[in-house]
Amino acid sequence: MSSIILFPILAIYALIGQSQAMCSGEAVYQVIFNNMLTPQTFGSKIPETGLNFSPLAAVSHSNRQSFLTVRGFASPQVEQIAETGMNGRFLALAENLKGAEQGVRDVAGGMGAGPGMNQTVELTVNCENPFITALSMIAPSPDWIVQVNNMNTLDMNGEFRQRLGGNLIAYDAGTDDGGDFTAASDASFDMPSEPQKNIAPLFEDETDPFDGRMVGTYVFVRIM
Ligand SMILES: [Ca+2]
Ligand SMILES: [Ca+2]
Repeated sequence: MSSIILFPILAIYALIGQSQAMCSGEAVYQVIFNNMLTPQTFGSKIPETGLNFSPLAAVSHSNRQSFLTVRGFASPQVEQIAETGMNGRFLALAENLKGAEQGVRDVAGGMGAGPGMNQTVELTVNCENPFITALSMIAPSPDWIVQVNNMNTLDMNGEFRQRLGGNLIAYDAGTDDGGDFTAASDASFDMPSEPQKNIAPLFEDETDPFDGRMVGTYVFVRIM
């Protein structure tokens, strides 16, 4: 790797290390995903009843752990969420890592969110584990998700931010080549991607029914 590329990467790591060094204590966040996949917004591009966000899988963690990487392969835990909306494998892995103190501080599962609705989980972060990763399936869909990964709750001064937020777009988890809104329970519609593809924004696929538009929003609100 050339030094031109290496230098900014090292600088970013140095900054993260610096803000963690100045940090003290812990904080609690509400992690809110708002589902905008209503027929009012997307019309006949989506089923007339709208689309759901499956129960969130959310984790606070250190930079030693990464649960989801865009341009990387979905783990079996992420694949289960993307294909079925069930987050049991993801939450079990995260709980195991938490119990073993392997770079996980907190784990939370959500209740799911219908079209136009929110779902909220609470996550504790601390100085060693200031990153939040959270994801949910767009359901029904072949393997489409909304996600935030490795979001740093610390600012440059080592203070926990009061609020973070942004837009959610659809990502293709790269495990199923289907393009229709078919129920996850009917595996006969599955078209497994062989070989597995990288997780990527769905707008890179010309058949994206959302036309690259935002499908929701996320907000982290510090409550303690
Ligand atoms: Ca599928
Ligand atoms: Ca796919």
